[in-house]
Amino acid sequence: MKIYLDGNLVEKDDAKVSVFDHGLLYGDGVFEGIRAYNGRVFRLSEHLNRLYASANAIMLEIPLSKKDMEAAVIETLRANKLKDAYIRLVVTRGCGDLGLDPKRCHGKPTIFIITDEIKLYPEEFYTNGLSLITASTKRSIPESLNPCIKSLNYLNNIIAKMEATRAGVPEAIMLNAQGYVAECTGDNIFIIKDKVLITPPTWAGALEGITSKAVMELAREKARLEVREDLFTLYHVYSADECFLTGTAAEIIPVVKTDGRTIGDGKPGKMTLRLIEEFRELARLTGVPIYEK
Ligand code: PXG
Repeated sequence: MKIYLDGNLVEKDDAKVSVFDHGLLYGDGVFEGIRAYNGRVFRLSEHLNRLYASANAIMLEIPLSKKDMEAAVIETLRANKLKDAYIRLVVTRGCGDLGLDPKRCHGKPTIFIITDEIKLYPEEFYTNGLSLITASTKRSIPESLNPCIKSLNYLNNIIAKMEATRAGVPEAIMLNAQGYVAECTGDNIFIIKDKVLITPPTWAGALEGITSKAVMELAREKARLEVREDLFTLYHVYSADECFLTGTAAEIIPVVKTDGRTIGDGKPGKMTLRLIEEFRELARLTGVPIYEK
């Protein structure tokens, strides 16, 4: 397996970063999780826009243009002869002396790109739906580390994820500091009530999901659903007709139970299943081609 590391393609065993890298020492950096389907990278420019926006928010200047970064992603996929892949793109503050101050770094961010096979969730999650719990850990407030920044600091989400797995479920709902539903640990959340699709606005403490945006477009254009970005509480999840999660890794996953309450009739909802079909079609047919040109 070839890894892109600071401009070179190196073997997996040689893809090493220093213990003085501030990405490792302080979680000082940003990342993206991207997927390729059927020889095409899904929404690559949206992922790169989010990466550069996150980097800008933490005042990290990425030493590659978006165009060169796009070429690096394609080059890595080609080197590994992949058509379907999970792509992890990471930019850290780079190596430096000990101490928080990024000025202690030597001005050369570390960039690496891993392209690997995709390990999908078991198919039964998609056909039978997931159970969730609500984490007691709140999503970090936008006034501190804004959840819109996809930084290497994922401990807020990891702690909530551990609450889920300790409770025997794969995901947890995270509330914001005001008690409204924000998102899950690695996915955005949607509910459907009376043919209206609702997801929390990103200012309520959610990442601006690429999958979420695609799903809202499909819901409007293909499923003719009214789509709203609005605040809601756990009561609205418990009493929804349907509920599902979206994320690059998860795609669209139906939710059938939350905190012991059955949602709808306890089976993946009709609209959710329709959106899963539409999304799979969109992902298969659109995106930046890896092998053409
Ligand atoms: N919220 C959070 C906190 C996330 O980390 C999403 C929502 C969904 O966003 P996208 O753009 O992917 O639709 C994410 C993204 C992983 C993994 O390895 C996690 C994500 C993406 C890719 C891989 O668990 N989370």
